[in-house]
Amino acid sequence: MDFKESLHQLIEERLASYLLVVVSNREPYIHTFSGDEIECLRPASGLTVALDPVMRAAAGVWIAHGSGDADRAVVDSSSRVMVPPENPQYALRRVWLSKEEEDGYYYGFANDAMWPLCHIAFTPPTFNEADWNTYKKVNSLFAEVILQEVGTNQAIILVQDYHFALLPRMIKAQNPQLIVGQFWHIPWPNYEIFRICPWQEEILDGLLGNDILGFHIQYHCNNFLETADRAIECRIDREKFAVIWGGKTTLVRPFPISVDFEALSAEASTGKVEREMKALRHRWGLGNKLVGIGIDRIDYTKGIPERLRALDRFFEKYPEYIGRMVFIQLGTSSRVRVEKYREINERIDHLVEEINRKYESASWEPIIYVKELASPVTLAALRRIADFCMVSSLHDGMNLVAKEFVSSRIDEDGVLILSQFCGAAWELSDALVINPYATDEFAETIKKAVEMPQEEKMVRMRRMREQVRENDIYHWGIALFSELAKLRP
Ligand code: GDG
Repeated sequence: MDFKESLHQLIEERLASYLLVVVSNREPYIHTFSGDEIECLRPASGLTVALDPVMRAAAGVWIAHGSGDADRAVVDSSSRVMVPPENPQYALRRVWLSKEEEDGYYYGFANDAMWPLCHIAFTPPTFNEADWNTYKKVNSLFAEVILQEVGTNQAIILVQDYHFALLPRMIKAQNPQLIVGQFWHIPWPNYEIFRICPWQEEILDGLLGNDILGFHIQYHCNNFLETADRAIECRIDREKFAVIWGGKTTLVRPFPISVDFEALSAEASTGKVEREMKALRHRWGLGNKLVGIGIDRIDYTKGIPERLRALDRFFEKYPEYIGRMVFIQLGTSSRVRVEKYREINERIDHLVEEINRKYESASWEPIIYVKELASPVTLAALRRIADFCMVSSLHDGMNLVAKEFVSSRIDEDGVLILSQFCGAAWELSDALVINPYATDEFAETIKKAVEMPQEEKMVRMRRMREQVRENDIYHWGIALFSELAKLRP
């Protein structure tokens, strides 16, 4: 039996009498107007990509902020719509936020305070009291909607991410029967970093409303235990990996998130993807040039300038590759209302321009930078035509791009260059692991990637594929739901 079936079985046999509720800020499907038509888009976000298959299996309710301009046009009178549109399997309940609420809670506290606080990427967080108040208000707004959806049912609530640090405590206080778990998709910093947050105790109290708190890797769990130990008067049970606070226990566990390996592998060999590979080769005149790729949501934690600088150094040191190698960077912008995001976008634009100007000829430029949101087929095609893929995050909870690259390489070819600061580096030890800050070493690694003997590439890719196949997204869902199922009275 595969993981997908096992997950279905677990849900049907052990959790059948429970309503499963997932709560996240971002919705898995966004409806937008395109002229007179309504389009349904899937956003570029690791969280939604990973959880959608789990929710399809669980057939529960997903509560999220309705952010598309056509979102209201497709919901019923209780703000719900069944998704995915082509094969409805679960309910999406939309929560409506005003512009001020979205600014203060999402752009403000979540993305301009909590995100930089947790990612040790040397970007100082902005702690704005008005944003913090809006964050609290929106957390309680979601809490109300959850309690309304649950009613008198027995339910398991799976809260997603750093947008909702206060929510678990709020719902537990109202309904102590609920089983509440939270998955924190980003790193947890060490205490020295976390203690700069003026509202650290309230945040920890909120999170300790959870029965289970999950992170990607043990390292982040350890940081959390240490933070709780030093910031509040709680008790730490190091054997059980638990925090005891106000007489209640929160288990702290690693659940390394993943991708739908089988689906991505199957997609990679379809005619659609093969036609797209040809079209892309033609569009960018790739001929027999070496091709490197980077696929990111533009974010200062993803190490994109560091990657471009390493490419620059590579061409400087090894000019024989000028004209022979192309690097394609896909970068959809996000959170551009936050100044730091506008800055990183500008920095990348300048660097691309500068490096291209330095090396280009009439018929070639080293970096092709594409900013539009690409379709899943284009992404799959790109992963397949690449000789190497670069993931160079300065800090990253997991990083799904790395696992998607491996899943698409049905030919067992291609090299993954992976930052040691990604959660994924703990699992994908056959990648060429780099420190993105060490530009010279990084440049040498690019050389090693493009010159790696075929046999070695295959051995490494085969092992990485095995690793992701054995630990796919259903495996993650099973691990998480099994732990939650143990908490039933
Ligand atoms: C957070 C954590 C953790 C990218 N460009 C396009 C596109 N993408 C997709 C990728 C991938 C997803 O977006 C990005 O996932 P990541 O894992 O890299 O990063 P975050 O969004 O920062 O996610 C991260 C994740 O949560 C899950 O827990 O791994 O560490 O930071 O799936 O393929 N998708 C489409 N077009 C694009 O142009 N359709």
